[in-house]
Amino acid sequence: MRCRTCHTKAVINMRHHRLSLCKDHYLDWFVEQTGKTIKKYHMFGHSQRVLVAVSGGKDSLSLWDVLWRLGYNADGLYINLGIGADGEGGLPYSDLSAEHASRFASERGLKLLQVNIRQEYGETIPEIAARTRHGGDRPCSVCGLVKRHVMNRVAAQGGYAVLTTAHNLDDEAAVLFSNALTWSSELLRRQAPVLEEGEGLTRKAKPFCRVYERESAAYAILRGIPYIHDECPYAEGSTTLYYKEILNQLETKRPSSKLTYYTTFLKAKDEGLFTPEPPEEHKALHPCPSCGQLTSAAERCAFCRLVPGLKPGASPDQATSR
Ligand code: Q46
Ligand code: ZN
Ligand code: ZN
Repeated sequence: MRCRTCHTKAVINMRHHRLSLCKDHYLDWFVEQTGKTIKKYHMFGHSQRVLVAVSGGKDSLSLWDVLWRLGYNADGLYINLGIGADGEGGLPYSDLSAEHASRFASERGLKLLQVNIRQEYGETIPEIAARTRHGGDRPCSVCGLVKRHVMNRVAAQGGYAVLTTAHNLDDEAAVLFSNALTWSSELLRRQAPVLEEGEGLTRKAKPFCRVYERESAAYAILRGIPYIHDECPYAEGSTTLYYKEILNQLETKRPSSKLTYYTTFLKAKDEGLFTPEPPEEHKALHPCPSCGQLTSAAERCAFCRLVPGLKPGASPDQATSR
């Protein structure tokens, strides 16, 4: 197996792209592909301030590294969820992932904003989930709600033009599969590489939406980026992981299935398969009287009903400054 560009020994073979590359050409190719995706979907420009949600895992650290190499003005946001803080799963998962994010930022002189959920709201994510019994026996629904709220708040307070998350093609295909199984038209309509301001408050973009999980892992390893290898202990046994396994089986038999599935969905949407969101739905949103974020709830938003210890003006810590 030889590199298509220089014909030396290849380190990666991407059957879905019919492409083998050596280390150096893979690292360049990966950055170039991400840059093309950012431009293709008009995600952001070099003059805009970008906030990258970092978890300490391979995808988010690879994304921050790529944005940095492409010369974007990107700061990081790490949210310490307090997972493992009380010995759940036997590992202080959040503390380990925080260490990776901090080290990554300080090695490159990048600015990392940090929010610690327990310090800010008095409880960790598993504790909020246990107290409120919201979302059954998994804390994931509370976790998603709190992360969304904090990301929106920090992005708005910091004046960032866009919030980027490292959702990759495997994530997007699994979400699409889940939404298509039940034909959830509202969720299908909202799934896109860019969520415009107003749909989720801050504008959001997913520069890795066409990147296979295997490709971002290869990038992190070949770039020598230390990252947390363990998954969050609560991810085990999740429906999303099950859908990812099914799609991986499909991909093994038919390389490029995931990419085709996702990109043809986007094309069908462009061609009007899903009707555009009616303007009335935007009008139904109003600012939450407690935190000020837009909500469709009659009074306080779901976050404020869940987390009573809200400090509306709280600012994130700044671990490292550029
Ligand atoms: S971090 Fe949070 Fe995930 Fe862990 S508790 Fe569930 S949602 S699995 S992305
Ligand atoms: Zn090469
Ligand atoms: Zn609120």
